[in-house]
Amino acid sequence: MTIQLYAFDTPNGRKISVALEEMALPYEVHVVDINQDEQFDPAFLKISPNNKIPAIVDTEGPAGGPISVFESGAILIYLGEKTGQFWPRDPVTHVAVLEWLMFQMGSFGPIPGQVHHFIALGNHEERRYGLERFMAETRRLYGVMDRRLAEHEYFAGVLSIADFAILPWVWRHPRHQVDLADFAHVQRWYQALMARPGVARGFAVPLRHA
Ligand SMILES: N[C@@H](CCC(=O)N[C@@H](CS)C(=O)NCC(=O)O)C(=O)O
Repeated sequence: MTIQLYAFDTPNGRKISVALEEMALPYEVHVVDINQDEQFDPAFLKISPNNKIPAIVDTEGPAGGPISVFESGAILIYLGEKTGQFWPRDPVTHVAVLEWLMFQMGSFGPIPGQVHHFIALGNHEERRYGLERFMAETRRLYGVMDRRLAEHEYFAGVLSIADFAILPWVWRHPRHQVDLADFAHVQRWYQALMARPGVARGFAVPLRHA
């Protein structure tokens, strides 16, 4: 019954620890330290062929036996299907969850991730173009989210896996140098989510080797 979570202390890893805590599913953590190249371990590649965290193994999959899932969006949908939680069935809300989940997977993750990459470059001349480009695009995405949250309490109206996907990337706002005070609705949403005990547990669970 216990889900095996393979993760590291990054936004993509935290999406799943937050979801597992909010869904009150029992799980065990296997730290995959991507700074130590543990994502290339042949045993890990069997469950995550793209050598990225997160991945899960559910010993009680839909066919009765174990199943592995990689890609955080697929994992969130899998857990939503499994538990029926944070995965609304009403067709209109369901579409909204998918839209905002895909928005995160395709944009609000890959783009701020590029900011993190270029900020880490020591050579200012080398990083200037990339940093300017991806910082501007990251701010544009915050604007998209701010307009959505001006009219909805959560991205799909009700709390859903889409919020769990987006939250850990907003958690990294200091790293991509965005001041949440510039995006009041994102800030309201962020503070409300971070105040949830399940979310707090999801961020507190150790995802690094002791
Ligand atoms: N689309 C993937 C992205 C996962 C991803 O980028 N994981 C990073 C850490 S946040 C990783 O494992 N990087 C290791 C590598 O690329 O070798 C998902 O959402 O699961």
